[in-house]
Amino acid sequence: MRTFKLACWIACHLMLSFCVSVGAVVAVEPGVDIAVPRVAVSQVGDALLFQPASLVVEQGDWVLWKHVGTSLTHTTTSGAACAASGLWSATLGPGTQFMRQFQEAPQGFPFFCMPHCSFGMTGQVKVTSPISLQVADDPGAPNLSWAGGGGIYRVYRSDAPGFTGGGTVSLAPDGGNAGTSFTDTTDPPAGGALFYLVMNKF
Ligand SMILES: [Cu+2]
Repeated sequence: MRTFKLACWIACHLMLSFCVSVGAVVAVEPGVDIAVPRVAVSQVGDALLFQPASLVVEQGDWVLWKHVGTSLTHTTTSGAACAASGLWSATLGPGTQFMRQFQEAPQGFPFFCMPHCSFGMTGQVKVTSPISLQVADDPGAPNLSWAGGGGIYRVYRSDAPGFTGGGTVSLAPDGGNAGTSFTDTTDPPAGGALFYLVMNKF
């Protein structure tokens, strides 16, 4: 099982280096993306809603609002109760998008669409503390444990460091979504490595 352990540590160290790098943003669409810095996507379109309306990201992550419809002009505007707070406001016409990095301390950021707020087109970005992940050198099975974040998690395992492709799966922590550990029983491919990422679930 020496190869197995080695793969585990490679994954751990690669993730650490990814976490401290602040380079180009690589988004993998659609849905919630797994890249560093991570990007969570909220879509708008031909209906009066944000999808999803509630996003949970770690401090330093990005949120991308993207218009995937063919009609209606929306905005993403920071503020509660349909009153702009001035942090951000961007027009979203068909085919356009807007991205913002959330470097603020953990808190909630309500937002809304200016023309459609009265129809209930609102949402919230919840910023949590960063999730710090550790991998124990446990013979035969990598043992992940973590701290931080919003308290509800999901684990991704991939055979590619970009967390893309068919070898990428979403898994639940040990004991369910609120768990803070994950023990894997899957062996990495011969000569390969498995990569792990823990994210807020929302
Ligand atoms: Cu709108």
